[in-house]
Order: sequence, then structure tokens, then C-alpha cells
Amino acid sequence: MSNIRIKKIKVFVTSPRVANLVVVRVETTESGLYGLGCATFTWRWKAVVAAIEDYLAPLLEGRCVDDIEDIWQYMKGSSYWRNGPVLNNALSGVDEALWDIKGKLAAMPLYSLLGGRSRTGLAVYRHADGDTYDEVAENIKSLINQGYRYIRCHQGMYGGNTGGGLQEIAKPRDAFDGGSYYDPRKYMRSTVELFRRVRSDFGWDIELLHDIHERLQLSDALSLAKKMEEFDLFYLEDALPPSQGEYFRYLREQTAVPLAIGEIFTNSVEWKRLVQNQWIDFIRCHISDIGGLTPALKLANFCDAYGVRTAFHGPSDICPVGVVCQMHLDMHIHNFGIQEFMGFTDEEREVFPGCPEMPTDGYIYLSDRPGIGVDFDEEAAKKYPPREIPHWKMLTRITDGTAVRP
Ligand code: GCO
Ligand code: MG
Repeated sequence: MSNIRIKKIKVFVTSPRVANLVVVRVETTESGLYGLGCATFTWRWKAVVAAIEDYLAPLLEGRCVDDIEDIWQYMKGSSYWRNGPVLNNALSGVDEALWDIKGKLAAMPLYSLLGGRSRTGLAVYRHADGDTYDEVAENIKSLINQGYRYIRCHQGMYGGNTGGGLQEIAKPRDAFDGGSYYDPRKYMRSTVELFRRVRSDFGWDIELLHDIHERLQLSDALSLAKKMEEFDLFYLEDALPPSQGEYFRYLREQTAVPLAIGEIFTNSVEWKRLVQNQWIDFIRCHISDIGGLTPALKLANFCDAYGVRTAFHGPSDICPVGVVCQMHLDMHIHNFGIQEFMGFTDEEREVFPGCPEMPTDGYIYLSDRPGIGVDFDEEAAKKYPPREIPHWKMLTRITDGTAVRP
């Protein structure tokens, strides 16, 4: 046991790509020893910064860095009311940083500290999006040429609602502003058509995925899932919102399409029954949104007992420290399924030195640097200050303007 203590907890916000990324640095009483963690909740990032600076830092400064489990329980339990994305992301920033420190102290990469590897490379999937079929097809071609074998396809993005005149939305007079409009039935038809064309043009050697993004009513989700069966998907994502979790039972009973959900879950009540009843095939939580690596490791092991594989959420609104932290987990756990991957831009590499190389054979390989193995350049980060983001964007509306919550 070391007697190294938490000296200072600092929070940084930077946007080298698009999203405002929240990075936590836990500094210790040992000179030069620090850890980094991801606390990115891009749509409410200021609240996360306040939760860390005003509540967690004063609680934790002076604690021994060794006791990650107890520190996690303390962060979680000390607010009495808990589980939301703001507090969970705040926890995650500190939690991942403490794991990073533990890895550095042990002189081991995180996957090794967790128990070693279950594989040597991680299969990742990329997105092929476009407003028109030709754009989607171009993107698929380019990804195949780069060696990727798992590709998520979308025409018009979530709900098929952007660009290309894919959907004529018959809005009522004085339709509400704020929210992106889509027509669920047109979206369903255009998605089936998209996949028909993709399979006919690209054959059956690539694995395909699709994200409904919780935009359908129960029976429509079932109907689309059944129609998608013929395209042999790797999985169909977020067919329903978490509040309709029980309905996965009917999807499971009536369709053979592999089902994935989890990116907006925040606590075990949301996934427990889905997993225990084996109503889903893949759990894809956003690790910082459930509170960091500590709960993610437990979640993965719980899922393993039921034969549910992981497909952790990997969009561009996770900082590279968080992305690579979850890749260490992927590397270790037995029930890894696939990892969503958005690549790293030059700007991200500048702010976060140590990001893995881009795959050339569809696999990501991790370095054996101790801890997470990704650093944070505070000066470079200042070149990319937080941006104004359109907060209405995640709310969707069907044609008459009724709000649809993911
Ligand atoms: C995905 C997700 C993302 C989210 C985004 C929200 O599967 O990658 O659905 O695209 O919409 O992370 O900010
Ligand atoms: Mg998704």
C-alpha cells in the first residue's frame, strides 16, 4: 500500500473536434504522478465542471489514491440522490484518473492491471453516413479500403431527417421550433431500402449495423426489426428508449435480429432485467455516463454471466482518454463484442498525445505504456476553447411537432 494522496483535482474543457470534452486531472502528493479521466457530458458540461470543482474535489483531496472502490462509493453515496448523467460523469473523471494512477504505480498498462488480455487487437466499427445513397456508398467504399469490416450505415442520419430531401415533413401551422423533425414511417421505409442497396452493392462479407436512436414507437420498432432480418445485421441499436426496456422481450421473442442498447443508461436498474432475461445481445453503455471504469468492469462481468457481449459507446463526445480507457477494458474482458470508433483527428492527437494509431486491418492495438497511456497537453487544449453548441439538437419531433424523447 502506498501512502500517496490526492493533492489536487483539476478540470479542463476543450473542443479540438466539435464536442466540448471534459477532462479531469487528479494530481498526487508524489511529484510528477497524476492520472487523467473523462467526464464528458457534452450537452450539460458546465454542470459537470461544477459538480467536480465544488463537490468532489473538496471531498477527496487528501484521500489515499489506492482505494478506488471506496472513493467511488463515497462519491456516489455522499449526494444521497444520485445516478444522473451529471453526477456520474463527474465520478467517472475522478475514477478513471485513479485507475490511470494505479496503472502508473504498477508500471502496467491498464488492461494488464485488470487481469490481462483476452485478445491482442480490438475489432472496431466505423460510421458510413450520408444525405444520399451515393454518399453513403462512397463512405462504405473508403472504409473497406482502409481495412474496416464492421460498418454502421445511415442515410440522412438519425431518423433519416437531414438533407437530401429524403423526407418531406408535413408540419402543421406554427410548428414548434427546437428539435429535429422526422417522419417515422418514411424513415423506416428509407432504411430498409438503404440496406437493400448496400447488400446488393457490397455483398455479404462486411458486417452491417444500424442505430434507430430510440426514434420509433413500439410496434414500429418491431416491424422495422423484422424487415431488417434479411440483411443479416451485426446488430440493431437502440430500437427503443430506456423507459420502454421491458418491450425488448417482444422484440427478442419475435425477431432474430441481434439487439443492442445502453448509451443513455445511467444505472443498473436500467440494464439488470434486460441482461438477466437475455432480451438483448449487446450492452453499449457510455462508460462515463454510468460512473467510470469501476462500474463498467462490474457491468461487463455481470453481462458475461448471461452471454451478453459489450459494444461500448464510442462517439466523438468522449475524450480520447475515455476512449482509450474503455479500450483497455475491451482488451481485458472475455465478453467483448465490438467497439464503436470515430478515429482521432490531428487536433485531438495534439491535445491528447498517445492516442493509438489508426487501424489498417480493422483492429485497434494498444500501447504498453503504464495506465491509460494517453496524456493531456494543457497548453495545446487552450487553442480549442469550449464552443457554443445547439442544445435543442438532441430533442426530436415527429411530423406534427410532438416531442420524442430518446
Ligand atoms: C452513437 C450515438 C451518438 C449519440 C451522441 C449524443 O451510437 O454513436 O447514438 O451518435 O447520438 O453521442 O451526443
Ligand atoms: Mg447510438
